[in-house]
Amino acid sequence: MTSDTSEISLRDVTVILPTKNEEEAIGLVIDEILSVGVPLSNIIVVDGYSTDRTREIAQEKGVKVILQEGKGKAMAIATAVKYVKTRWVVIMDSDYTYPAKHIPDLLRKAMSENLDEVIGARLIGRENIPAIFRLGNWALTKTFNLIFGTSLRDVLSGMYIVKSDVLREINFEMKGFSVEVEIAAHVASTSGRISEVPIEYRKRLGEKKLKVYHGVKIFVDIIRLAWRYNPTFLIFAVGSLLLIPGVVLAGYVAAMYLLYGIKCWAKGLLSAILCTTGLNSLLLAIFAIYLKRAECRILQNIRRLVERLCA
Ligand SMILES: Nc1nc2c(ncn2[C@@H]2O[C@H](COP(=O)(O)OP(=O)(O)OP(=O)(O)O)[C@@H](O)[C@H]2O)c(=O)[nH]1
Ligand SMILES: [Mg+2]
Repeated sequence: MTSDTSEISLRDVTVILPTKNEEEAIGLVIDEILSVGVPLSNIIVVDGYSTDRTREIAQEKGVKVILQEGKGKAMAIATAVKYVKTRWVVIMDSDYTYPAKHIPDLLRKAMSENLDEVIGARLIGRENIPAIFRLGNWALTKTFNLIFGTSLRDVLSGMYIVKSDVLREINFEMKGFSVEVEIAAHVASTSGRISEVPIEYRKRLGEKKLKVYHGVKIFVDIIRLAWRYNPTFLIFAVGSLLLIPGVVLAGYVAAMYLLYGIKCWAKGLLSAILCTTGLNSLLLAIFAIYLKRAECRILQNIRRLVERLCA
């Protein structure tokens, strides 16, 4: 990807910067965003009641600084969206980890492929993500892909571009750091127009707010989102868990017969029922994913058709 901005206009982009005690980084982040050509009036710092000089520094730079409603990163974004007047919104962490040079890359990809969301996948400088978070990101992204039929590499990235109309459709029900999965789940399930561009990730300045336990909350929220957007998959996925006791019981029955010649009819019947139900559920869960993918593709084509007819 290049940072050539000739065929795109950064006037169409608002950059939302959620902040919570980011005095070390916020000034540098704003300077970098301005240096790539985003107008000063298109930068919104949405602060979560920082107790350091974050708001002061941002105000000195001349950008719009607002205090968020409620608590957490998700509510910060929900607050800032109300101030957006441009067609596109870039959301990025204010901790200097995400280089602003990728803003044009995100916009170019979104515009050229008519996407609703483009995520900056942290593929360069991955050593700057602590190992435990790298593992967590990988596991959560795989879970997300499985449920929503996507093939993303970094669903939890803190830098992405979204169409502002689409961002306004979000309920912001998933609090805090789950906001990224809620936006991606919505886009994947409604239009399917979601993709990524590889970006660089730098070492963080200041104190990290995301803790390991947040990973568990994000996992639970992915399951909640699955219930909202793909309940059939979730029901059958849970049903497929019957395979586990079914196989264990079948092993026990087989061992009793082979080792001692004892025939456990009742247990054998029960294990057969558990295995058959579990296997059926597993197949139906896989089928539900494929149905979801087909639904996304159909919706995508309908939207394209409507756009063409309206053009
Ligand atoms: N407004 C607001 N911003 C927050 C809140 N919590 C975190 N942030 C900001 O949201 C961004 C993401 O938080 P980080 O601590 O960087 O968490 P992360 O990006 O998931 O993790 P790393 O970047 O790997 O450290 C940062 O810019 C934080 O300052 C909050 O409650 N309110
Ligand atoms: Mg961060």
